[in-house]
Amino acid sequence: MPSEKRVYKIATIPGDGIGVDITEAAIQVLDKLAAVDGTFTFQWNEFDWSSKNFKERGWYMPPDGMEQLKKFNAIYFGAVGWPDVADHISLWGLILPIRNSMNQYVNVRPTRILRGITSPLSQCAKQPRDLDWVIVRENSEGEYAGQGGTTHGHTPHAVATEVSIFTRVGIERIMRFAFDTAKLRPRKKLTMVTKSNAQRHGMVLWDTIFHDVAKEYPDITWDKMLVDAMTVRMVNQPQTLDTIVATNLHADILSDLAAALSGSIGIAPSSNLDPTRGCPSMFEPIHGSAPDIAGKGIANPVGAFWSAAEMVRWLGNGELDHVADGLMEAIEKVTEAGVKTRDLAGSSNTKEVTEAVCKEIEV
Ligand code: GGG
Repeated sequence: MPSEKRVYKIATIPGDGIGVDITEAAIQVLDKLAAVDGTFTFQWNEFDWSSKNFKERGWYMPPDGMEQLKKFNAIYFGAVGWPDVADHISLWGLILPIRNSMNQYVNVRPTRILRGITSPLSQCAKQPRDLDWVIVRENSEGEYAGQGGTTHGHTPHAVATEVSIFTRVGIERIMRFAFDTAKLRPRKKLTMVTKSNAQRHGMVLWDTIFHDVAKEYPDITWDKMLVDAMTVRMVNQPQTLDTIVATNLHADILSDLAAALSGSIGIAPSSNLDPTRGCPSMFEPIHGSAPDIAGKGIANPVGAFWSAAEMVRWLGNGELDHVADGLMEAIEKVTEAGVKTRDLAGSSNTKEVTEAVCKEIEV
């Protein structure tokens, strides 16, 4: 008797712009992966929570949206943002409430230079291929806490405050996750990033708690950087970095830089994790909706595929790592063969890259 296939129920939220193109591509690749592996399958449920629908209905997700999402094993997200909706409305309408409500307090953003991709670092670094980092982004507080307000908005005396919130619980749990991540990496090295010279409250608490938690991990080499100096080190000495932990805002910015240094923002993945596994985690490429190329079929699907590989890794909880690794290998065979989109100086479109990756999965 053949054993029953595991069924993973996935909520997809393609969102806006190229989010739609790359989500479709990711589903195609994941279905191929499941068919070839044969031990599991995906059940997809699409949610049309987008800026277009917000304009028509006045909401991104319905009042019971979070309850609906909780029924799934994972969420696959495309992109959010569209020119006729203010960016803070779209971000706070969809992606940030999901991260907050689903206890996704960790955002993991790995970066390395995939085979066949030329990094801009080849112009300036001595060892351009030696860029292999995992950025651990605190995903629930800090500058994204949503605290603050405005007053006298329509007068010359307008005032706005943006309050960063940092808590011991929030900092400790992200530090532990970052040290645990570093422990599994070959270099066993963690760099903690703050701006604790200028931000003398929250960032100093980050420093203090970092030192406390570091004592529990004597086998990890660690150092600390101010975020401005970190940008210089990422460009000039990429080989000296490995695992990086930073606040919500700092890591958001640093991971865009990391993606650009590895070739394109179009290849970079992210995992919004609830490490307790009490809620579904969410996987999304780090890029936005790119309205300028939306619907043209030329978006780079590699970041979406890499995010899909991370979703498989998470769902398998150790048992599907070989499948995720297989997908990464298929992606790299395709980039190595020169099947790349325009952002990577190639001439292929989304469909061609997707079909090439599917073909490699079958090999
Ligand atoms: N695919 C991710 C996406 O749509 N990102 C839009 C964005 O601006 N995200 C900000 C963030 O990740 O905090």
